[in-house]
Amino acid sequence: MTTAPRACPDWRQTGRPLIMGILNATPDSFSDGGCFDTVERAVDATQAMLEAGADLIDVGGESTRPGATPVAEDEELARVIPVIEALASRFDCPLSVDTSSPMVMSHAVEAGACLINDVRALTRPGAVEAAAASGASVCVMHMRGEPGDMATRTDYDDVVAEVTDYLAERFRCLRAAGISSERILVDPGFGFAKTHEQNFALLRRLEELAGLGAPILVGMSRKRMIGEATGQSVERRAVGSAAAALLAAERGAAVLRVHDVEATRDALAVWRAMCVA
Ligand code: YH5
Repeated sequence: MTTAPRACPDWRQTGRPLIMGILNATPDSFSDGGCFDTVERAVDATQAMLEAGADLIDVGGESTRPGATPVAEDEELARVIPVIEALASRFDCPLSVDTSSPMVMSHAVEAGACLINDVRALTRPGAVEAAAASGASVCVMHMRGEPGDMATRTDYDDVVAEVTDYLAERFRCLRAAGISSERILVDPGFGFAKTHEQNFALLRRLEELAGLGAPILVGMSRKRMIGEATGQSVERRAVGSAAAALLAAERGAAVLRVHDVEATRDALAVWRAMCVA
């Protein structure tokens, strides 16, 4: 039996950018995915992000950092599903699942996720069908190749035009599979097969993606583009990341995917204070 997924925000009607807190369900060296410790820590981290102002939580069990090794599907399931079940039973915030696996998508929505966030834009066999059948919203992101080889695939004539064309094609494909346009978000894929200059061209020209008519999700948090702009190591990129999120919000981003929720919330609060003054 399939139950309707929990309600997602109405992405077009929120009136302000939403903050998506990043939750890694990847086990550290002391614990296995799905074990009590991993789940308890995920609950605590979620509680902290919600208190800091997160509107939704993105749960991921696969590392897609450049050069990361792929995770087996059963391992990804074992990491992610117990965490989503625990969060769904304790919190009523919307939950998102960061996955490219059709099986993980279906189980995650059953467990309480309302958004499927796929850095591979539902290109794996069966992914579009699984997402359509789940009833959840979907976020499709632009990337080229796989995390292992994407660093070399940065030859674009016009990165903004090519990313826009790719997302338009994915949008049409999802609509053709019966996913309604209100359920679709798009993401230019900062850091995925883009150079430093290309990442910042996408940020500067983010408004050009608005022509797609879909809400835009951005994920720049702590990425190398922030490290290169600020000269800071990964653990000191919160301020740079909040600045980048604010610039994206000003250019129309609907959802900001971030690690540092409080810094992002405060940056947005300053912007809002200016807007209403
Ligand atoms: C994204 O942009 N990114 S996973 C390298 C880092 C820091 C962070 C230190 N999932 C996105 O967050 N989903 C990821 O360097 C995503 N958009 C969407 N929709 C990579 C990540 C990261 C990688």
